[in-house]
Amino acid sequence: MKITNAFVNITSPGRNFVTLKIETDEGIFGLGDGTLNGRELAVASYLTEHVLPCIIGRDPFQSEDIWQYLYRGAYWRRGPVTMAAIGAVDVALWDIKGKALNTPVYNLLGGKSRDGLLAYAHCTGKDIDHTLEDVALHKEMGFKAVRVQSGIPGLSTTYGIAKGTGRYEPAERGLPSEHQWSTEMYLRHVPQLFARVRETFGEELHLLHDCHHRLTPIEAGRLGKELEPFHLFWMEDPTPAELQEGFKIIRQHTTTPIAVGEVFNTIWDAHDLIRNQFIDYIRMTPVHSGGLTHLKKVADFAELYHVRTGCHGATDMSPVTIAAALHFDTAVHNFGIQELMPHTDETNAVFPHQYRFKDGMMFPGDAPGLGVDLDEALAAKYPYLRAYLPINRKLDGTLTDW
Ligand code: KDG
Ligand code: MG
Repeated sequence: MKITNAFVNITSPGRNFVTLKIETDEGIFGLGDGTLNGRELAVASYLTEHVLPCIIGRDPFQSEDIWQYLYRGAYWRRGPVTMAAIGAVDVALWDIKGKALNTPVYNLLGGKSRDGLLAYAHCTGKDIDHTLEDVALHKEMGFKAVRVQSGIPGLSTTYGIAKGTGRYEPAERGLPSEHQWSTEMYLRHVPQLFARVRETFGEELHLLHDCHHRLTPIEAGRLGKELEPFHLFWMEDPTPAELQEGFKIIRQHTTTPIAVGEVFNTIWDAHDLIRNQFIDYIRMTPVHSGGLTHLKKVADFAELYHVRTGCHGATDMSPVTIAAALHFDTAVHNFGIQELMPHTDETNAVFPHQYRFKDGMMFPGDAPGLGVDLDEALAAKYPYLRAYLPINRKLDGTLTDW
């Protein structure tokens, strides 16, 4: 089998997505996701100008060799743009292989290690009472695990909270908006939030929380310690992770489990975190981590150190990435949990897919390949619109991590 054609599709059914379609001489095609929130066109151009000409004529079954060609062969390694582009190619190749062999991708990654995948939803509200209502709603929908965020008294905006009445969507049209941040207000508020959630819903529900890279290690240690009575499933991205040894300080102060890695691109971003057992869950997901080929190696390495997976699954992961993550989750031994932030109806129509949610669990479906399609005619009706993630400033105006 040979790759005969490959092209990038950019569509915006509510938010931007960059999709790669690879076609073969046997009429089979594969899809990959190259969406990098707020930097979409950089990946599209990297693919179109620098990657796709090099893969025409290659055998799509040689996914390992093609991965090495694109990673080592570029000389310039790593980084979100490069790795999202490699991820798009790699996932499309696994899709082709599954279709050619008439089997779901999870069978190519080791087969089923479990029947269903524990999934967590986002629960948010402008204050604690509204957040409790959202938790009740998601319990009703069948979720057994929820991520809980709420507005912080005294701050006009914060991560994870919708501005209007709709669901939260981090990227916004136009230039980056500005959020406000106060670590003091946040640290005072979050333990009260979780006390109310446990008081209202009891012990059974799995509770998660995302600090979204905003604390120093010692502040994260304090928060983790104060959240211990509420038995969180995880505390996510407590501190920016460029300084991997910073997590040692968090570990010295709390037994609250730590998740990190949605912005990581290769094993080298997580190597020290994993081998020193500074974390409990690795959040890398196929699109931003160079595809299934690399992510499987990360998972196998993490398994040696009792670190489990928790693939990033926000709305900026297209249904192609969600499907790829679900096949991966199904196969790896050290699966932990899968994030599920539902796409809009428009997005689901552009990307018809086999995966399903039922009773708190997700299922990849048994269609050959990934089980996702791209309706190109419908996609063409939603042209790209520039959008950015917000930036964040402390109350005195200092720019800080969003
Ligand atoms: O593009 C940024 C989002 O994917 C991110 O803010 C979502 O932190 C996130 C999460 O845990 O889903
Ligand atoms: Mg996160």
